[in-house]
Amino acid sequence: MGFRFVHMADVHLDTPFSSRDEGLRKDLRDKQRQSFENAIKFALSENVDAILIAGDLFDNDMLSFATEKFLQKQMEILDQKGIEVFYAPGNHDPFGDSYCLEGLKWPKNVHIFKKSTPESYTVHDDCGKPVSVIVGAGHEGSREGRNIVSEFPKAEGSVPYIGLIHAFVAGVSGTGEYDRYAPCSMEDLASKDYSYWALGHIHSRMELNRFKPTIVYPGNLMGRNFGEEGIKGIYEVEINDIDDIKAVFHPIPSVCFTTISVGNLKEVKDLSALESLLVKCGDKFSDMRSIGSEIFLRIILKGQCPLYDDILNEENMDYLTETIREALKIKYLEINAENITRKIDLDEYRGGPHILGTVLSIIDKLKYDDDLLLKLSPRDLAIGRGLDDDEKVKYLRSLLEGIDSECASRMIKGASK
Ligand SMILES: [Mn+2]
Repeated sequence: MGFRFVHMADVHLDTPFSSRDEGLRKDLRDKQRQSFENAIKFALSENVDAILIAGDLFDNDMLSFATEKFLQKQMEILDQKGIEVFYAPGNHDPFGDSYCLEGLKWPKNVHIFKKSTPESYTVHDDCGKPVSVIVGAGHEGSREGRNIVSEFPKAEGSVPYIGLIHAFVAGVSGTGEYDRYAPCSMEDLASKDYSYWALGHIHSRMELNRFKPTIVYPGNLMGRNFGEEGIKGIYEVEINDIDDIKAVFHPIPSVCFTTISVGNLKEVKDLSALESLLVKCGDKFSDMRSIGSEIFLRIILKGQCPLYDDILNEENMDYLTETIREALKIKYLEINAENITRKIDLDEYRGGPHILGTVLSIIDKLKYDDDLLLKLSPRDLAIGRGLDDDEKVKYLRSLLEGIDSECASRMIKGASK
């Protein structure tokens, strides 16, 4: 049967969630433990041989007593079922002097890669035949700057090799905002002749290479904010031979953060009509609900809206938010109305002999002229450095959405509702 395992990363147990109120903080931390437990249950039900954890199992060295006990218990359950655990610490849970799980008595199935020097474990099947070599390395400090992957040994012989590490793979699109800890390149990973690279660090799910080697970031196990949206989970991997690898993503019930933009507000006549329109958003996350996840939803209202003043009334907004949250049967809802503007016919002002006319013509040009957009772009962007021009253009265009109505709304004195 070869070697079958679950690959997960970035569980971030005991994230402080400090921007939330106390009740939600506790709920979210409970949910993090539950999602880890759900992943363990999946591994048990599939009767895999091992679990590979590619770093950031917990968020910081202030781990709660409850979480310590919880982790120990989960590992014991796995031990009783003969499931091995290979865990390579990352930058949030480095195995340094202050490693907070140092004092825990782990069961014998838990193998922690305590050093940044790679170590190898050969895994055997029930007949004693080697089925895989797992090579892993952990972070020893919270700012590992060296290329650890380059120190991994090359695969030898006919047994499939699996690399386990928390690392930043440079030159891959979509990773620009992450810290470059334990940086390496795709070439470094490919040069080792491994069958599978079990990576951690990037919180979005990414299959960097499908085959020879298969290189996967499973993403974090549970979204923690609106920067970590969508369905989260783990990879189930089966390796039967050096080049016979099946890697499949499985969603794990947890918390799903999701944002929905609603822009068709021009004809919304009153708040009841707005309420009905927004309740329909429920259709858009039925996939997340169907896996058993709790939904944290953000609705962004944008564009022109005749209810501009009604919506900016805080009491109205609080009431609307609560009724919609109840109707959708979700844990958390926020409605962001920062991007709505009064209802204005922009065409009346386009090409006019005034500043608004000029502003509108520049904005219209920016909608298709990439060079002009890049020329006007500030040197430093909030989403970080290292973006290529296409990514910059995409980001800048997202910032410009609805800006024409907003400018008009601000520049026309006493603009009507
Ligand atoms: Mn992480």
